[in-house]
Amino acid sequence: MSDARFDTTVTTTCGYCGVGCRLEAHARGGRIAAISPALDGPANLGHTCVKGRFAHQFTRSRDRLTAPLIKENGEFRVATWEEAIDRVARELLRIKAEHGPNAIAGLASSRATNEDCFVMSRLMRAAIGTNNIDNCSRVCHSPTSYALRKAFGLSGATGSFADIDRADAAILIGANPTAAHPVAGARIKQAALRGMQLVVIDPRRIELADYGVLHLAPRPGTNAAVMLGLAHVVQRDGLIDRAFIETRTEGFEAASALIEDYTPADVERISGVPAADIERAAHIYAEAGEACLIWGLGVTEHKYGSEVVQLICNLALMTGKVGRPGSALLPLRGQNNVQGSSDMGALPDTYSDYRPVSDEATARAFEEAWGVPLSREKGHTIPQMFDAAVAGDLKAMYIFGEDPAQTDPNTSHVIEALESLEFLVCQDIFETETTKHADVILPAAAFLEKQGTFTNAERRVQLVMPAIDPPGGAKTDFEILTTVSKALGHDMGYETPEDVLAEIAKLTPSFAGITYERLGRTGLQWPVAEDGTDSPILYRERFELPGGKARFATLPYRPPGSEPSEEFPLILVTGRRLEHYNAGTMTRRTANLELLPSEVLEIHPDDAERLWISDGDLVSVRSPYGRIEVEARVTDRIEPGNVFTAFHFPEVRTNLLIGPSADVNTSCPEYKVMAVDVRPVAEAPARRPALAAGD
Ligand SMILES: Nc1nc2c(c(=O)[nH]1)N[C@H]1C(S)=C(S)[C@@H](COP(=O)(O)OP(=O)(O)OC[C@H]3O[C@@H](n4cnc5c(=O)[nH]c(N)nc54)[C@H](O)[C@@H]3O)O[C@H]1N2
Ligand SMILES: Nc1nc2c(c(=O)[nH]1)N[C@H]1C(S)=C(S)[C@@H](COP(=O)(O)OP(=O)(O)OC[C@H]3O[C@@H](n4cnc5c(=O)[nH]c(N)nc54)[C@H](O)[C@@H]3O)O[C@H]1N2
Ligand code: SF4
Ligand SMILES: [Mo]
Repeated sequence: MSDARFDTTVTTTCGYCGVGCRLEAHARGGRIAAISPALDGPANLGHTCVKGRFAHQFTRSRDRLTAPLIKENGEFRVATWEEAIDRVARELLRIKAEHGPNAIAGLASSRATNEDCFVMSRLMRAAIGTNNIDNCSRVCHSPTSYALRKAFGLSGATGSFADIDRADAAILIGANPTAAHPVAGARIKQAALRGMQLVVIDPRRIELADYGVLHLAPRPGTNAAVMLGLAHVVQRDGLIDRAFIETRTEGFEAASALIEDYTPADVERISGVPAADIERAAHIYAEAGEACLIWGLGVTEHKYGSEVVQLICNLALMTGKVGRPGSALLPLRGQNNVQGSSDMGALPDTYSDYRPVSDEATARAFEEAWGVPLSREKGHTIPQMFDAAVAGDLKAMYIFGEDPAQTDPNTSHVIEALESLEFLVCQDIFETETTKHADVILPAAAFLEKQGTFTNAERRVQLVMPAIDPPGGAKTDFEILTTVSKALGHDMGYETPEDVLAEIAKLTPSFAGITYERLGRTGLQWPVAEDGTDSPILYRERFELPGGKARFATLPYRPPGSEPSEEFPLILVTGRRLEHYNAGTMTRRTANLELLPSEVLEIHPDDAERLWISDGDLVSVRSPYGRIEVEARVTDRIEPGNVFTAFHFPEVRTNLLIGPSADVNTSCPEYKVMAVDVRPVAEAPARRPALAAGD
């Protein structure tokens, strides 16, 4: 497409959320002048949201990092690249020599490309010699990945966004796509307007609840009971697909016996969802010809998040609704490339394609490709890294495109960990809460300034192309990471990101047939066979587990890690706002800040009245871990007993309130349930409460 108003137009992929919209980025005079949707983007079909289309001014923000910074006597000073890289290499090599490779850990960025994440994991495994590498899927959908692998075999959505268009019904559980995945949210809205029966399960009355036929509002942390209740009704009323269960699954008998116990009346008692609504939702789903199950963090960021995802899989297996058009399980993966960073093996226990680091054949293949011996020992997860830092066992971290001092739970503990390190290097596009604790900051290019691939929530690998140059002395993540690796004595030998993709394809069976050329304008959904055939729908014939059968899980409901008490009588749920994105480093530097300039705490009118809180009042929110102040917003979209806020503003350090409780299988933090005390600021205790025991 050529347009006289612009010097150049490049087709690329949005760098915000996991929908993976294809964008036309128009540049003029070396700046992004406008962004419009690519009409042939398979995930967006000519649409975009307020972030993809308008939130690009951050690229030329005066706050962009444009030169390396080195901390001296507590102050950052500008340094040359040579100085900065030399410092990073010297410190990492010194720490490795003194304390061994496992005293160093790295975080890969789910905002960066597959190629960058692959290179980052190689940097840690091969150049440093440790499996201490993780990414923010840990705090996001790691429970989804764990559960899908256990139930079906592969860590990805079973179908595509296009399945929403073909479904007769859908259940949306703990996801708020009109805010967090707006283009997918609009697709769900359109489907509902066309007659798809939409059931929303969310403690808040989210926008899509207005388009559904039924809204169930469970108490936060009781999803398991609701899923077991749905399964109970499906079984009791003879709505199971017996042939599918017999030929394609294992473990139904045990699951079925447990499901017997969860009558709608019992589930109502646990979750607060009326029994009649459980009955109705189960019938809508099971009686639909085709139906999707769509979920988000309201499922995963809980103490038993990974178990609830397994129970979601159970429901699909009981009714045979998986592996065919219109019947998909769609986890709404969060960041633009959080699917990809994990697929690439930026995890402490797996190489690309989720092959264990202990697997001999895999480890040998990587050793051969990289020419160095590799550890067979699992590395630390993110929370383990911070614990090890505080304990004095972890001495250095390389944090690439993540802001844990703002976004990870239990902020006081994270800061203590970062301060305990001997050496911290951060690679970002802006200064952040985390970079404040760094010794060296390396300035990186943003997604509009580099080449590579992102993998969206439907496993679609899509091209990313530079529309403008990085500002000042900023360099691409690829260039920085490969240069650091060379300085550490491990020359990776790649000239371009395309070389990296070629190696990924060689070493990763599900990427076997992927090349930049084949990705073209519309991308390919993994697994991609050597001949280039891709996989919009998984498990048509068989599941990817030994024997080819899916596995039922037999898992009871268990209560969340935090419950209301006399001292902390309300439950805080945290989540997102449409206008801002995670740490907010980018969206707060665009006109989106005018759309939403500050944070609020949503509170039900009954609770507000009881606590003498009016709309707009500054309130204090206190948990056993910390205290924050934020403006109240009185709204009946939230249930009495619950309050809600987001975590996009460093002025409001929401995660001071969140404790260490996490998913039992994956350590994904329980961001969604925290008992708190809320009161007008005038009445709040003046001093911060003592930290809880063991903190
Ligand atoms: N605008 C914007 N978009 C984003 C992001 C952003 O920050 N801003 N972040 C991106 C990222 S990283 C991610 S992971 C995704 C997240 O996207 P979502 O998963 O949609 O995000 P959340 O808003 O955190 O949580 C979703 C819903 O879970 C509900 N919930 C909480 N507890 C429970 C529960 O116990 N049961 C049920 N059924 N529901 C519950 C909340 O009320 C909330 O409406 O969004 C991505 N897109
Ligand atoms: N209370 C609460 N806390 C939460 C959540 C919640 O629901 N509630 N959700 C959690 C979830 S799901 C997630 S995923 C995390 C997200 O937490 P983070 O991953 O920390 O947040 P992001 O803002 O996505 O990005 C991290 C950093 O990457 C930088 N960056 C962006 N693009 C690039 C690039 O191309 N290169 C480099 N080098 N850097 C780049 C940004 O400037 C930013 O500093 O937050 C978690 N925190
Ligand atoms: S829906 Fe997600 S991928 Fe699409 S434009 Fe918005 S932020 Fe970007
Ligand atoms: Mo996320």
